[in-house]
Amino acid sequence: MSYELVCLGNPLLDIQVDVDSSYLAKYGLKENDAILAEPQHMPIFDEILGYKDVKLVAGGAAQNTARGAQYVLPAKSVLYFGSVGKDVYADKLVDANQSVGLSTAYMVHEDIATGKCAALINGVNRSLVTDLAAANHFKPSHLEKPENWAIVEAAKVFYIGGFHLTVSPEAIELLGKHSAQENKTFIMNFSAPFIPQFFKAALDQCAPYADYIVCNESEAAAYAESHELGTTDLEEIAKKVAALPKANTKKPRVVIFTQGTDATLAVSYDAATKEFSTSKFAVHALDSAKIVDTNGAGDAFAAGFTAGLVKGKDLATSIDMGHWLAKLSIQEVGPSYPFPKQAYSA
Ligand code: 26A
Repeated sequence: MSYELVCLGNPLLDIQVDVDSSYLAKYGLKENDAILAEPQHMPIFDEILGYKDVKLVAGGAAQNTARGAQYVLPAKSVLYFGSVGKDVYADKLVDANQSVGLSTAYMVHEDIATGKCAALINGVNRSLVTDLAAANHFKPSHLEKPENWAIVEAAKVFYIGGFHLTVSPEAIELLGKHSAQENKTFIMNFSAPFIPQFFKAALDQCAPYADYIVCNESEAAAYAESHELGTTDLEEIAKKVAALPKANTKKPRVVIFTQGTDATLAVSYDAATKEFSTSKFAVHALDSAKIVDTNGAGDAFAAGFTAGLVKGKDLATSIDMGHWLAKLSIQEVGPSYPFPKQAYSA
């Protein structure tokens, strides 16, 4: 089997509920954030499972992106790697993936539960608290199995969730080295502010392989702070990230910062000419009354964008496809996409 796009991340089931600010305050959570659960957060999962409005939806940031890209692309275009348990949560993930035709090659741990994420929705914000469980046990050896490595070798584009830097930077590097050697396309997402803050060494180890780096404005700010860039100006930050050392010198690096409802910023750097090129792209307007929740909005952007690159579209069109898919996803419950399928038109 061959798939044009291969994604790697942490498969999670989202346990999604609406909460108010007092619930977030009780656990010391920010309104809009994503964190790894500490022992004091563990009661959240059982508490919210008892809520009347609780929804179980497929999550895991890169898995959301993989589903979104497969939603856009022809059948059998996308395969996703990650690690799950053998339980009803994993069954739910498989169901959601099958609904869009996403293929998976999970590493299955029979004795560990599938990971879960408490998606605490408060207005247009979402606070995500994750217990990685089985997702934390992904190993590069899974990629190196002959049947899986054949899939890697046949792929043209790789999408890596930055969240996976907490699990296996070695697996990311393995894919990154292959991508650079073969002059393929490697896309990385910073995923959350805590990644550049607390997983700086792993991020710096893997960033050289990235042809495209995608993140939002708060992740960009966290990067600037942890790397002491000495600026809070987004374009300046994007230029520094774009000009980081690069393993594949055959193509420029492109950095894309989304900014909620503000225009998306793209900066590319050509090391050969030492030239930067900056552009901005407006998002697709949406009446805020139509927003169901923003859980997975960034993943949907990355999905539309990545699908555009897989289809060989130019940067402007690929970013527009990202904006289009994000607009569709925020009108659904959780990181989901509407059915019947909608088609992108410029
Ligand atoms: C390592 N962590 C914290 C995570 C995540 C995560 N996906 C992978 N690793 N924390 C939250 N998510 C997912 O992010 C999506 C929204 O962008 C959630 O499962 C949610 O679907």
